[in-house]
Amino acid sequence: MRFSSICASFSLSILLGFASQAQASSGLLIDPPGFQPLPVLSRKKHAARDSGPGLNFSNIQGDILIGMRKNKEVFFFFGIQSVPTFKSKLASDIYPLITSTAQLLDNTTTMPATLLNIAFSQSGLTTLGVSGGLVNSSDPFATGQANDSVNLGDPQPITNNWIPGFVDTNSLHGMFLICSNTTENVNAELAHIRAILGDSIVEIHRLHGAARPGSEQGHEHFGFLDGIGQPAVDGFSPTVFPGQAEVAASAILFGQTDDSNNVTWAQDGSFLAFRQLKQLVPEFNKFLADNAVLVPGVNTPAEGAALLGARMMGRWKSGAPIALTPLKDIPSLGTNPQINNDFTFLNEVDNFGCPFSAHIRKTNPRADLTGDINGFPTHHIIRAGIPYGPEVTPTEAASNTTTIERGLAFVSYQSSIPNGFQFLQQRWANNPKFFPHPNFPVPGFDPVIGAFEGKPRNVQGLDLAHRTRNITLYTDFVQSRGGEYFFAPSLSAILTTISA
Ligand code: N7H
Repeated sequence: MRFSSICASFSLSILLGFASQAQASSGLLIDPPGFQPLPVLSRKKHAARDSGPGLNFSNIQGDILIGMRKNKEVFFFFGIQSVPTFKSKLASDIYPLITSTAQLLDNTTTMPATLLNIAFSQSGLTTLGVSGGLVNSSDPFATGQANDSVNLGDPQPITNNWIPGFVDTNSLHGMFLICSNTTENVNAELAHIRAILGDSIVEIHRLHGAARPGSEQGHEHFGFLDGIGQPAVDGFSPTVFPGQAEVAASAILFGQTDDSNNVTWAQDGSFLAFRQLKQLVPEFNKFLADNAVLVPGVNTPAEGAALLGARMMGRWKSGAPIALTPLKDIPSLGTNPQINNDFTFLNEVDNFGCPFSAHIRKTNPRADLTGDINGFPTHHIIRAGIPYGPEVTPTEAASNTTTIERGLAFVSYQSSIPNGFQFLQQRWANNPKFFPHPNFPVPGFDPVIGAFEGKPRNVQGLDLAHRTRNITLYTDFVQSRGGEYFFAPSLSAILTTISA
């Protein structure tokens, strides 16, 4: 790993500690059972876990490494109207408000009440005059997500389903991410920022996310615990849990290696893939009930419906991996981070436990590809999304029909969009031939996120009694409302490059 001289001054006082989640109680972050603990980044002296020079946590924006732990969040998408005013206000008034990883996780100070982060699209960087080879011109970050929509399997034309603000990739320049423990705090911070920036920006789109209530906290709208399959990042994660992939920081953060096509100003930044993914929850529940996987003498129809959902996902709603418990949910296997990733798929070659098509096997094939639990080192992402929209209403549940939009505000961080989000969606989830094991050469689409431009999708392995049978899904239970690719720069880059 390399340390730039700009960054070094920020990081000298911040070293990685080993205590567990002291900060998570502040309310800004949630702490559902089953999640891996976050490190405490203490100013007090602790030895770093890896022997490298360490990551510059004062320079890395706070949202990048913490995962799916936000309580309330607003995503505010904007276009820049006046470049000089925007730059000057960014440097003088916004920059001091931006939350670093060190600030968020430093146990020697009070955790900030609100997290503020910022990210820019390629057209935003171009508008601001930030030039110079972050990526090559054919990279999806450079061309924008609307131009990548065919690769992502979105139904065409995208104007039918996409939020209008995401369609025009030239006008969407940036996004603010604001998190707190209450919606009032989030709104107050947004109002503050808008007052600072005035007419220099224009709102393009806004999406409010919130952790689900009560015992559903940490679960997405289908009901599954979400955020436990995250890689441990070298130099950040305090420990590597059994079965957890361990990745170099360079998989997530830009410019961490000497051999990368390095652009110095961009070091410590990360590419952010945003997708507004609508979920048809009542329709999904009806599909599970109608196609329950019944095992005589073992499960009831309701348990059979849950088993089908678990086979689609690769985990039960509790988070328990079906690779460890194929027929019955054992919630304690989901809520214990020592156990909930402790499987490899290496001997799972008969579609009995976790089918090859299951969402978690498609998006993280573990030892399938390489025989090694770390899988393919460059195809890991940190997921940092949050559910949006209200709970399913009794009327929607009774009619098996979605009438109010809800879903996942999907966010992933990676050091390359083509290796990270785009690869997982296009090459794995949308590819019926992945992973081509000789027993099941065409396992079908990922039944959760696999997309085929809205056309019916075949999935193999859901029917336990006939494990080569294809089941055709006529409804996409997850539907794209569009999104954009952004770059979340380091704090030093915001001050010295973006604002300059
Ligand atoms: Fe997925 N879900 O709740 O149904 N995801 N995901 N995802 N996902 C995972 O491991 C879900 C989406 C990954 O390491 C779980 O935390 C939903 C996209 C990856 O074992 C659950 C949506 C992409 C993993 C869900 C959605 C991914 C993962 C299991 C959209 C990338 C880790 C819990 C609405 C292109 C796999 C967990 C591993 C896990 C759900 C989207 C990727 C329950 C609802 C778009 C890498």
